[in-house]
Amino acid sequence: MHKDDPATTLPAAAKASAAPQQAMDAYWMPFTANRQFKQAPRMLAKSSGMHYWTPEGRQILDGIAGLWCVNAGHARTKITQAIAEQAAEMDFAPPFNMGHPKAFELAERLAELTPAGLNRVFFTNSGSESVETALKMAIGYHRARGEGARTRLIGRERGYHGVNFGGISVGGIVGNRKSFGPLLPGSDHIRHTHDLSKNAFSRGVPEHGAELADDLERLVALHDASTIAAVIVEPVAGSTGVLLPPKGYLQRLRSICDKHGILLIFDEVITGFGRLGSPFAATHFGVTPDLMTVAKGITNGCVPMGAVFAKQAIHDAFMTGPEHLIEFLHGYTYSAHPLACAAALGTLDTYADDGLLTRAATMAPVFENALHSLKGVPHVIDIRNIGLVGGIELDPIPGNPGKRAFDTFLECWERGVLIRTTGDTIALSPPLIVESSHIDQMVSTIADVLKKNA
Ligand code: PXG
Ligand code: PLP
Repeated sequence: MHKDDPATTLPAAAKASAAPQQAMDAYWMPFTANRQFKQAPRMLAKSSGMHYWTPEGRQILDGIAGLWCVNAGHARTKITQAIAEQAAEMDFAPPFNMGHPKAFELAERLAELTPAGLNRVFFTNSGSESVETALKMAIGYHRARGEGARTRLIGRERGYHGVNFGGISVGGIVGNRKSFGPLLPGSDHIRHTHDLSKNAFSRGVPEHGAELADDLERLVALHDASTIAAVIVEPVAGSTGVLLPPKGYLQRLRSICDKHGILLIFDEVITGFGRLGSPFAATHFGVTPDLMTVAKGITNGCVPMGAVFAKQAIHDAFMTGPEHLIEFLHGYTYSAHPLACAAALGTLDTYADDGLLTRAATMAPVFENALHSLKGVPHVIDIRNIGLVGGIELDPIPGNPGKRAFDTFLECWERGVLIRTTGDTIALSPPLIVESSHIDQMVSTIADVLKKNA
């Protein structure tokens, strides 16, 4: 058990006072079944280590690191202190034509962690903003080099790249796409790699499907490479159900991009900061993209922040023209916010202190064995795992997709375990401080619920 975990050291955390009766109409909740929630609210009031507590003091094991972000576990002292000290010292500094020391320090620290060559850092406030930033960088880069016709952006079916217009245009989630009009002109998609008929119950990356990267050649033949700016993929897709890249797939995508002068963007919002057992998926798979987007784990989820890592050549292509003019017309009021920078520096220290950027590699075999023990449990049709990410796919209730998984989520919550579901897939992504006893509790709770409802 982790030293900061109040289950062993801080029983007082369970004494959170019960919430007063609270009107709930005004808050329009994000990505939530609002009406269902407000009938039976699931409220969180405290967190520490591997756990949350409800306002009534019920302890909940966090099986999903908050929302794939609290990689070092909750309420880590170095991070919370850094935020408090920074808030007292300087609340805000304008990021346009002004700077503050922690922003520069953080960028240097991050550039040491990223794969070689990705040594320029642009700050945002979320994964969605990182994606928009990277897409604009890609188009701007080609234009700066005299290839202004390269404006097309290619994503992948079942990709998730946040909720803004660029991200849902390259993203491949039907529900996010159908409601909001024609989206960005010129975006297109390669096929997804999920194939249960060939790869069900694979341990780690699946054997079959590297050739699906060749689908990019189809789009090059259709549109011509001279019109394509970039391809964006998640090395491991999280949001749409934990989809792993087939063996050799990312290498093949890289070489097709190189052949045609297309930039490769890895969206590492979920895979960044140790989730797979290496600092980044790019490190893990040995494939270096041209641009990389991160968020979530950059501050351990404590203060909103995202970033784009760019190859120096991309950055340098913008650095032309009169020196008093802005080179890249982009940025957010809260880019490199002092509280976020302080939180991120505290987070990097915590990751280093506890060896967390590689700990998932140590825990992966334990996690893998526990997950795959669910094979044969009623309704489990696939189990997928890499590092400390797990996906358990259930057969849908006929005519009611997503219901079986959502009901499982509700019952696990009642039994004190927070899991995440997307469609009929259960996703697990515990804080990287997880111990085998926590893994056993998650897996046995899921098994009990599925067996009970068989
Ligand atoms: N790209 C990827 C690959 C993501 O996973 C985003 C961009 C957007 O990040 P922001 O910070 O704007 O939310 C994400 C976010 C889930 C889930 O249920 C996943 C995300 C967000 C919310 C829920 O799996 N990923
Ligand atoms: N809308 C208006 C009217 C603004 O003035 C600004 C920023 O100044 C924005 C949107 C963008 O806000 P942010 O920089 O926080 O993304």
